[in-house]
Amino acid sequence: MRAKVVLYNPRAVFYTMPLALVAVGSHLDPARYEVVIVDGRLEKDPVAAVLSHLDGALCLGVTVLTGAPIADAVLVSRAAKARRPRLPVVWGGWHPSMFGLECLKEPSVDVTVQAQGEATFHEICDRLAAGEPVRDLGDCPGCCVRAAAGEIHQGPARPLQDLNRLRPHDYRLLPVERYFALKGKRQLDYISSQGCAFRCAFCADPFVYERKWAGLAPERVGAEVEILWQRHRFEDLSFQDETYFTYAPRVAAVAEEFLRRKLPITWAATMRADQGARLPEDVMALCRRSGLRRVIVGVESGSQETIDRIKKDIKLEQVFVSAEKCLRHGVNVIFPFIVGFPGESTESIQASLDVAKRLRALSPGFETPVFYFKPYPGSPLTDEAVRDGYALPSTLDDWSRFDFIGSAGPWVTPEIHRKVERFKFYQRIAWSAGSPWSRPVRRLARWRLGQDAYALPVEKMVGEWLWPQAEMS
Ligand code: B12
Ligand code: SF4
Repeated sequence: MRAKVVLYNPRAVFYTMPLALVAVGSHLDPARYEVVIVDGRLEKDPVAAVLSHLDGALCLGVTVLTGAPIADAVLVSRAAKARRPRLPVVWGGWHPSMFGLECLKEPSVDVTVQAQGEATFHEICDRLAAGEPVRDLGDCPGCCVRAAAGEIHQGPARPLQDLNRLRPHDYRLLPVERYFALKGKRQLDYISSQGCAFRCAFCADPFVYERKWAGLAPERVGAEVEILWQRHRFEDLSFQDETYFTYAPRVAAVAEEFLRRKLPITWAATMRADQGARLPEDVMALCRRSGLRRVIVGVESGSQETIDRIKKDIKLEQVFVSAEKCLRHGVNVIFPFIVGFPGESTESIQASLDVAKRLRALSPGFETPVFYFKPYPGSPLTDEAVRDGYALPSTLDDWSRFDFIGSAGPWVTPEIHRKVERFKFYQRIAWSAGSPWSRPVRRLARWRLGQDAYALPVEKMVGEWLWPQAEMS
């Protein structure tokens, strides 16, 4: 009989497919394991859904992002333990990768897995299936385990595996059509690489993957995507890679695979500004022909001094060279910015708003969202902030209330916050498609942006009054 492994994806915003669970679940031998994925976003009562699968299960695995998903992960893990006190509960993903030991203070968690999880989870399941008690897994590489007397064992780190040696992701573990329906489009999420070789000081990736990168061979990407297309007939492929455009020859080879297999799809991926600037025109043209519709190019700041300080390792000129290249090839771009780094000057923030305006004005297909810096764990900027007195959450409860989305850190004054929020509002309406009657409002918004004149934002107030539920900030 096959051993049942239950995997849980906590509630979160958006309907991106839970690829982490697909990854660890697919790597288990299907002849020996039955994998069940429960996604909290698809369930009316996630706890009841998980409990309904626990009878006879070998273990429960939960993927955990920092922030609100932690609260849901704790809720489900505690409910599972209450139902089956001896059921091993394994947490993996970005938060346990950075706080493997701390997460084990939560009594309902037995094991935390750090970084890439396929091989580690495989070993954990094999050892549990062989009858080994969970408390004896302390020597398993890539994880932390609470042992019998309550002391915690940390296994040695597990080296990043070559993705080509892992089993293909089995999307039959997911109700793919339900994700399409919830997304409102036949868009398949897919990942072709893990890690990142860069060192941005605000990002957790260098800490978790130690600046290592592993990617699938282009032929394998082509073959997998073709099989997935035949099965699911998706229209758009959304690469979830941290930096998809890492190696231009690989990018070109994947595009050729898509063309050779005549896949009638569009696709979107992440691109750094330096990669975009270096990308040969013919490779960009090839990508476009193979369906590239949009890239995300993190600008982060409009001030070169701030870009250098956060070790983004790009030049502002490269942002504009990439923008022009995308424009020439008809590729849309999202250029995200981050403002409110600790100690960031008003001039630096203004420079970001100015560059965002210039980029936004280049094309209706360009977007320039502005986020506030929040001290993500695992990054040097956060360590610096902590050294300077910023108190990071210390318990799982506090971490679950650490809202990354929308809120500003203590480094943003109320005046700057007001200005940035108004900028974001006018930026949004200035370029929005709208009915002819709203043309004067759009013109006024463009004038305001041009003059940096955000005082008396009557349009914003009227909008908030008319649509109090809508996000007007
Ligand atoms: C899709 C995605 C999301 C989705 C999540 C979908 C879901 N599953 O519910 C959504 C849109 C909700 C999201 C939101 C955010 N995200 Co996000 N997201 C991603 C993204 C692009 C892909 C994740 C993915 O599927 N990866 C593919 C899988 C295969 O890799 P993986 O997740 O690392 O999983 C491996 C290991 O971690 C481990 N593992 C993972 N889970 C488990 C579970 C078990 C049991 C085991 C054993 C192992 C294991 O094994 C897996 C295979 O090797 C990543 C970047 C990336 N490429 O990973 C960022 C990333 C995870 N997000 C990040 C951030 C910052 C955010 C936001 C704050 C962004 C924002 N400003 O809005 C929000 C906040 C989330 C929140 N607090 O609610 C950060 C990390 C944050 C953190 N510390 O947790 C990342 C790493 C991007 C980055 N470099 O900054 N995100
Ligand atoms: S922000 Fe992007 S490029 Fe920079 S380290 Fe993180 S994943 Fe890599």
